[in-house]
Amino acid sequence: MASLSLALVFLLVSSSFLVLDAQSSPPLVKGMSFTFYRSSCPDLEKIVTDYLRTVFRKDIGQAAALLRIHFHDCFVQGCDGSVLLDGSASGPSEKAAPPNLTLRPEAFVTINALRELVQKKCGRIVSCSDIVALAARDAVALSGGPNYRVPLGRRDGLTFATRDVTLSSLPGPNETTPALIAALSRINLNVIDLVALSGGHTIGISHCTSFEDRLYPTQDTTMDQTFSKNLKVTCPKKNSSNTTPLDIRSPNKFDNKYYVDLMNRQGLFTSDQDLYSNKTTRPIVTKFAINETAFFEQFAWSMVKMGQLSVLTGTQGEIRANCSARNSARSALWSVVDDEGEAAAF
Ligand code: HEM
Ligand SMILES: *[C@@H]1O[C@H](CO)[C@@H](O)[C@H](O)[C@H]1NC(C)=O
Ligand SMILES: *[C@@H]1O[C@H](CO)[C@@H](O)[C@H](O)[C@H]1NC(C)=O
Ligand SMILES: *[C@@H]1O[C@H](CO)[C@@H](O)[C@H](O)[C@H]1NC(C)=O
Ligand SMILES: *[C@@H]1O[C@H](CO)[C@@H](O)[C@H](O)[C@H]1NC(C)=O
Ligand SMILES: *[C@@H]1O[C@H](CO)[C@@H](O)[C@H](O)[C@H]1NC(C)=O
Ligand SMILES: CC(=O)N[C@H]1CO[C@H](CO)[C@@H](O)[C@@H]1O
Repeated sequence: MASLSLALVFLLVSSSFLVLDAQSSPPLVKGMSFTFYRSSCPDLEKIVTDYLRTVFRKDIGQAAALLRIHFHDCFVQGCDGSVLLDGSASGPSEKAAPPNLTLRPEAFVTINALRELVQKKCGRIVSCSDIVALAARDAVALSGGPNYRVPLGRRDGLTFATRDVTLSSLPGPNETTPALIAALSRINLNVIDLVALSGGHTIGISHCTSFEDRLYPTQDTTMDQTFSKNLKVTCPKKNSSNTTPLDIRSPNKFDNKYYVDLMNRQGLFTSDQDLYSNKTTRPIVTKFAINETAFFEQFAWSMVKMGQLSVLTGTQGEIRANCSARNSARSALWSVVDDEGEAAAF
């Protein structure tokens, strides 16, 4: 009986969603193109992929870190490389905001190394935000996930996002499905995008502090007992600095096991587990858990959408020489916002 109703749900789900063929992609934003650097930097993608292959061979964790940087970049004031900017120690940049504290420093070093390699070969032609988008794609593909074409032509932003903008643009791990749906719909991402993009949690790690509220003072009853018992060993009390994998079944492999975790109540965050608890998103989780191809196609599609959020193109912004700093840091950032009207699009 159970398998019959499961099959029925699956049938309903698969017939009601768009079937993607491998060649199709979401619409490209004006100024973006798959062949943007074809003549100005023809080896770009090979340079990035070859370098990352060597990086991941030493530390596969960097794949997760690079994927997450692209997500943060795009959700906070658009994919404009602003997440890469170093603030002054007291500065109000994205990096200084609390969620920044768990972005891995090594991954920023990797982006700057790619910046140099690409610049040596092609000059200052390729934006840091494009390098981040390509690095995220390679992080996915080289970890076993789908390979997909990345629209290029982003320009780098001139402004930081403030701490408050950063906090309000990134959903928290304690949020439930309705709040997540609402947050993504504000940037034109739909329910299917939400479930597919959350599948990014098939690789990487989390600090205890991101989910300790589900363990202490009382245990979240939606969590599998054995799973929570083991998490309490890793995180023996509140505010532990330890970490644990996001996907217990295959922590370093980009696959559909994240959705299998959710079906077994082994999602780490409320924002993960509620995608299965909630009836609106549950059929999509089930579909991806059963059919990895369906997940991969949708993930690629949704990443191309996410990768074009409020991008700067044409003559907007600049091409940074150093991904960590604006080309001209002479004028105060905040006067730039006022003088040039370059404050980004949200
Ligand atoms: C839907 C809302 C999302 C929430 C609430 C969320 C929240 C989080 C949190 C709290 C962490 C752990 C941080 C830590 O404690 O170290 C994390 C890690 C991660 N997230 Fe998300 N995330 C979301 C969406 C995404 C998306 C869309 C992607 C990419 C497509 C993504 C990719 C990752 C990756 C790869 C990691 C692991 C990073 C590492 O190992 O360094 N997340 N996320
Ligand atoms: C999530 O956590 C933040 C920070 O601790 C808190 O302000 C917010 O109210 C929480 N949201 C929910 C839905 O519990
Ligand atoms: C599930 O999500 C939908 C869509 O946001 C919402 O309307 C509904 O109230 C949620 N269900 C529960 C039980 O929270
Ligand atoms: C949590 O631990 C960090 C050091 O790991 C410390 O700086 C911070 O004050 C602690 N926070 C609380 C609420 O105990
Ligand atoms: C899995 O999904 C793919 C892509 O949507 C689809 O072509 C295929 O028929 C599905 N497989 C099954 C067994 O339903
Ligand atoms: C890039 O900018 C950062 C932040 O201003 C600075 O610390 C670093 O030294 C710069 N790197 C190079 C190679 O100039
Ligand atoms: C201001 C600040 O704390 N910035 C940090 C943000 O995170 C990156 C990577 O972890 C650090 O390199 C920055 O120093």
